[in-house]
Amino acid sequence: MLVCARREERLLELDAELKAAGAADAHHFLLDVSKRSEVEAAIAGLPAEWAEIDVLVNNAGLSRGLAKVYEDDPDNWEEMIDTNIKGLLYVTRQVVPGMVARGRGHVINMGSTAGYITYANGAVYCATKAAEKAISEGLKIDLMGTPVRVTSVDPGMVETEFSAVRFRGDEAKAAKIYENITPLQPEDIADAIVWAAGRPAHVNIHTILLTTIDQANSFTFSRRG
Ligand code: 8X3
Repeated sequence: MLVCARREERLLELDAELKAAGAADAHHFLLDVSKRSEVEAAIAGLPAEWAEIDVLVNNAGLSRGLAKVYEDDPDNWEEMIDTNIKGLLYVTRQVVPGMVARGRGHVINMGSTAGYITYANGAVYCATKAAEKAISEGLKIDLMGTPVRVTSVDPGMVETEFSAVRFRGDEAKAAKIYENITPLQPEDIADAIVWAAGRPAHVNIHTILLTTIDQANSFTFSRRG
């Protein structure tokens, strides 16, 4: 399995985890998907034995802040748009031509319930996920006539570093988000990805929209107590 991200210590841990879980081999490289020239060079420069990517999971993404558009810091927008939209596009642009040429491949994009219904103070994050939805739909159309599949996996609230990143390390604020509900776990999302990728070659799963039992949509939750 080939993985890339910005934090090498995480990648080293993941390599070991993947091998322990039975991956035939694991390789990683450092990448910030928001940097177009880095994406182009890194993917073009992959060692031959890792260059043929069959399943691309566009997982990189983040939210920054919860604020009104007319009061927000535009730096937050740049970071979200550069990673969640442009990063996904840059990587896709580099990887998908090889899939088409080889006659096999699957692009799995991480969407969100935020792409369906905009929530208060989240306009730009929600816009990036609405863009992901549109790009996934458009890419599927572009790939008609090829065997390359496109899936959007669209979770609601998942207990990850997502909220700590949104609130720039304010763990107390982040914990509030998951208070008195049972959020999805990263493994729930991984299961959905593996399931979509494991369907027979003629089956394209377009969208998997999943939430915890305690969430109905972007802003309707059942909190205990
Ligand atoms: C993550 C879902 O509702 O926390 O994309 O923004 S939400």
